[in-house]
Amino acid sequence: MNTRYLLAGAALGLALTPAAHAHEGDGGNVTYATDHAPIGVSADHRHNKGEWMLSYRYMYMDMGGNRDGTNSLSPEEVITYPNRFSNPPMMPPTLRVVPEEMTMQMHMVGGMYGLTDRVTLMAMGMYMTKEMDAITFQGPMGTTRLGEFTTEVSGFGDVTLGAIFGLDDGATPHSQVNAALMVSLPTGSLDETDEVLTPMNTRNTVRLPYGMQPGSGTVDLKPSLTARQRFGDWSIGGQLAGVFRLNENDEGYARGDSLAATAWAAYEFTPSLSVSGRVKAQSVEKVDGIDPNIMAPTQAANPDFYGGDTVEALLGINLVGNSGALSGHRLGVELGLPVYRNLNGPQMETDLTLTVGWQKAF
Ligand SMILES: [Cu+2]
Repeated sequence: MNTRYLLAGAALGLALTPAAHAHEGDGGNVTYATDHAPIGVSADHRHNKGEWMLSYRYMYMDMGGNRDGTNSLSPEEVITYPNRFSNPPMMPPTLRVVPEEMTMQMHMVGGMYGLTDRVTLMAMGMYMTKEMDAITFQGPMGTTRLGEFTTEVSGFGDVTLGAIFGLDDGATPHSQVNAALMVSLPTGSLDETDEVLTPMNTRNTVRLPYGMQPGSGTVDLKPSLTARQRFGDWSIGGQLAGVFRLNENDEGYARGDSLAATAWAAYEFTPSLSVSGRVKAQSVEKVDGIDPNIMAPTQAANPDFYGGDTVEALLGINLVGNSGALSGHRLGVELGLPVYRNLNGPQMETDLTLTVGWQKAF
């Protein structure tokens, strides 16, 4: 645990180191908002040799209600699903605890450094808070609601380090093709606990389900390929990104691998202001393996009820200062809403994502 916090702290420290020269907007050059992807896309751009960038992103995610495949489920429908832990430890035959609402807030601090005009190094650390409200039904059977409870976890997440490699001819920042190879290190905790209301009407402190843990516990490879091109007032881009878990964590599982494809178009009103529309399709696999300490009559304790296919539509605004004290400061906002959700359910569904970010190159 201490090692995790030390690693996370070291990465944050590295990310915050403000060395530097060569301002992005210096020399009378205009900086274009569209030269970075919408703020929800990361590892999209690279920097010139010797240039630093600091960034802070806040991400909010709201989940509400449940779904299996493409069908929404009421709590009374969720509790008809079998409880995989019913045998042998005298647990109820069907699910009894149904998550109803969950919010996740992430604070991400990142640093980038242009090692050469072709290669940019990147590091990112995060701190997160997850909160979940659930309904407990009386055990062992029936539809009597016993009550509700809330669990909450705060902590450092995993740290990401890596490099972005330019594949284009390097002639202009308005057009880039970048391949990134990032590695996620297991600095986040996997054994967070909180108090829950059981179907026997007792309050027990238990290890929280997979989705509530801040860390993955695994070393993950995160490759991506991003391309962006500017045409007059318009800019279009796309990214393919994957997350591949390289091992099983100490608790006996790995979160699901994932693949995401996204494409955007941005229109620039002025070089300093652009709006973007983006579509993101993502496929996430189930949790692979099982943590024997996560055992409860709830869907969230079942590794099979994770992952699925989703499509999200996102609307964004990108701002960059071109004069005075705001020169070179970037601000981005992006709001995402679901278009399609086909989940390995029953599972909570994501209803809204919001990303707000600041970036500054030196
Ligand atoms: Cu950057």
